[in-house]
Amino acid sequence: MSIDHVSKYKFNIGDSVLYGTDTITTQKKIGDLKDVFQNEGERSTMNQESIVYSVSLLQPVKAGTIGGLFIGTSIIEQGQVDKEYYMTKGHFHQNTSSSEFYWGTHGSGMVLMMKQDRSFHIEHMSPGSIHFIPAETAHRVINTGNEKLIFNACWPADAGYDYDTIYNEGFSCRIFNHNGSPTIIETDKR
Ligand code: M6P
Ligand code: ZN
Repeated sequence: MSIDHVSKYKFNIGDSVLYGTDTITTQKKIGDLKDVFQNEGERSTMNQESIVYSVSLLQPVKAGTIGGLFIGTSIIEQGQVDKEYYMTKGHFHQNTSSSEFYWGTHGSGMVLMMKQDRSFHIEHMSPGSIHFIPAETAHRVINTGNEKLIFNACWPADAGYDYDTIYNEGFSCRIFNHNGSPTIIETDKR
């Protein structure tokens, strides 16, 4: 028998941000998000080095491992491209039967979930909210609050990412700051 006195993986109790030597962090800057926001002209003239969101994740098993799990923290900065709030790119899973949990830990925003028939629903995210993303459902998080939005996620190691469908077809709605309030605009195409 052996007892590990220090767990290998950790998160901050305050905002639930993961940390530790095995954490891999990636950043998405304005310059990485071509064609993600509706006003591409505006995005292309903004500071390309400005960070929109970052993801820190733990991969205890190799990507693709059946039965494995990944966990990650995403931090979406407060900001807008024109009037559209900062958000994640969003994706379907490559393995379409994979589902995922998101849960909010700091700030507020919205989780947009869209089925393959493009019908969508939105859940408010705030500290303590848990969001189940079913199979065959694209997901994106939008920071509609007035501070950073932080959420955690847990998903199967063999889920994979399908970004192309969203890149080519977009989500069926976008969320804009209209006179200080988040407003959902349905969009057939991006
Ligand atoms: C969550 C998880 C990650 C994802 C991240 C950012 O942490 O779903 O798998 O990478 O959000 O979302 P996206 O990859 O769509 O930009
Ligand atoms: Zn996912």
